[in-house]
Amino acid sequence: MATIDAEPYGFEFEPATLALLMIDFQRDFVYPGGFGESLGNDTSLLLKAVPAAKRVLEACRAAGIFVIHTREGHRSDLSDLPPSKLNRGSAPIRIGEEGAMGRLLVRGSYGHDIVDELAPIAGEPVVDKPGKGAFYATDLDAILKMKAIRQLVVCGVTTEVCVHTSVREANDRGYDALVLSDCVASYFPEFQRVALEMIKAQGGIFGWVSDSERFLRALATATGREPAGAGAAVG
Ligand code: C5J
Repeated sequence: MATIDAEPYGFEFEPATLALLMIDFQRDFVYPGGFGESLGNDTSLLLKAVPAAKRVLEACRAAGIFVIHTREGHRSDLSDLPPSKLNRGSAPIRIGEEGAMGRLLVRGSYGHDIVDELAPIAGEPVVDKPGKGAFYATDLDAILKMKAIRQLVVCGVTTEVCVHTSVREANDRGYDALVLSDCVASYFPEFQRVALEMIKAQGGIFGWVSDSERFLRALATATGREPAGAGAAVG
């Protein structure tokens, strides 16, 4: 058993039963011209999480940690898009309409897919979800159970929406979830801060919070490997 320095207390884990969950690192959220910007958001705030998430992703791959990705989006006929979600707000373009990266949040469009830096590789399932939570109307739970996964390390966007919803769902299903603060991002700095506080409050009401550096150090100790990026820091 290895321990990651985390709040509210150390996160004990076994590499074999740990998975990395990469939530919604889609162009539609992270780049201008997509769904996120259509809601009036500054997407550059989300891009900040990509470099640390990439280091974590690469270290997990090297350590043989199971990796799974999610994407929020809908069928091309929008038959899985509730009117409540479609009609909410006053965005100039809506889900399913043509944007700068194709139809917003529609599966198969360029904007719906994951950014190149974090693109899934063979053996990493991609779970397409119609909602904010990664477990709602998906086979994520079945896949994790098939792999005997009990604990999740979580990276993704946005912290207070899809990351929070998914971590809460994971907690209710009996998974331990550790969120890496520099690998998640929000369009709202205040929401980022408070969302992380909420996860670890009350003795870890639905999870733990750490960061990429502390996670990479613990993973290196657990697997007997150099911490990712250690070579780059030397000389
Ligand atoms: C949002 C998400 N924010 N992936 N989706 O609508 O957090």
